[in-house]
Amino acid sequence: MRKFLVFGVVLSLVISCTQQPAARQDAFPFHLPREKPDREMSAAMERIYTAYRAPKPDDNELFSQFKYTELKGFDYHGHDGTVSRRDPSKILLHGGKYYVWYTHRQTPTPPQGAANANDTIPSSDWDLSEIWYATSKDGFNWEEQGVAIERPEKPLVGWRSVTTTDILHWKGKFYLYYQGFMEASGKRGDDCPVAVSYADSPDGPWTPHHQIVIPNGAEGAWDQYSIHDPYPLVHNGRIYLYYKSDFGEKGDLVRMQGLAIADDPLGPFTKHPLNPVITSGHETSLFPFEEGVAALVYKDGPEHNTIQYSKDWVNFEIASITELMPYAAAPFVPDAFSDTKNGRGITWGLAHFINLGGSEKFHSMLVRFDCDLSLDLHDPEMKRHRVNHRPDVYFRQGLSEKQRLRIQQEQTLTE
Ligand code: AAL
Repeated sequence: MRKFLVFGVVLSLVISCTQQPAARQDAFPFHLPREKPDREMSAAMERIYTAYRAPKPDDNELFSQFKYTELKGFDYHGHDGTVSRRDPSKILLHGGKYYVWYTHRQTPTPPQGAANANDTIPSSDWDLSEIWYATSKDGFNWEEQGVAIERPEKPLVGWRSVTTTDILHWKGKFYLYYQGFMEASGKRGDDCPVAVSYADSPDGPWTPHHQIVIPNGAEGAWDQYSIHDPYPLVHNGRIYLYYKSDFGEKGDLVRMQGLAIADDPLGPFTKHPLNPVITSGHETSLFPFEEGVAALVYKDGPEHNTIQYSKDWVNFEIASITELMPYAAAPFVPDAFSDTKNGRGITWGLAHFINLGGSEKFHSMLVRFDCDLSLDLHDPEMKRHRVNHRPDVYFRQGLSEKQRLRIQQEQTLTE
């Protein structure tokens, strides 16, 4: 008996020693150290000193809240669903004016789905669309200038719809990359390649290249059907064009971001062998930051609602977690095309609100967002890490009838 007792005491001592840190240390200090303290820490504590630029969001240059402002200058036909504007391009500053290009749909009816679509009835919010543009002196009040890229004749790339454009300013010329639909979106899926047009002025006229510049991937490849959201930047004297693809089966789509690189705006573009390079996001927006590039990653995927950073423009890490991020964010990126080695970041841009008018009058509208993701701005209001919503925002995320029934069956106490 005595032997068992001694053994039990020795065993509990050994267990307690193995669970305690090797060296006893003082409690974690009352004031959060700015620099990584020399002490043993948990994985979570290690992370705030190794994964992020600062242990507190307030001090993290790659953390920001986002503020939204309604734009003036765009007519939405009383929001009846026949006019839609969405998926804006990065903002370009040229000749003392801000420029933006975007998907413009003007159809006799709101979208009716692929089965009911025809030559005039759109399948989706971005079907039967053109690329239009607008200019502004302040980023809040805009003057719509009209069409920039029309739909070409069938069977040229984009004959069904040209949408979701972005701008590149390269060696004095201007290039608009855009999705070129050859069938109504939703027929098989949201399938399209990317095309490009070019001009000597942001006001056009735009000459279509009439060739696919970013092709769909090979059969069985992740990006075999959709090449979305083309987003060109200039890095190391080359064009780094990021894009999104939807893959997997309808209803269970995965959305990730790829990278294609070219020496010439008209291609050929080489897709990076490590694609996909960002595992989440939807219309992902990026901007040069210090020597690397930062990305606004929202909407889809395991790392949605994050701001990410890549020193080598290929391998991305989470730099911060945030909320209420701008969808289809199209920032004003002053150094997007300057091949900078010291990117300064962003403070504003345009984005879109979709799902306006419900399924009967579905359309989208452009909005402005402001933030502080800039090395040259310090706006403490943008660094508050809590968006306080009013109760109605929560109540609008109500239970479905199916959920309510399940909960009642599971949780209603019987006498
Ligand atoms: C957008 C973008 C692309 C898709 C559709 C219109 O948010 O991802 O442009 O094709 O949705």
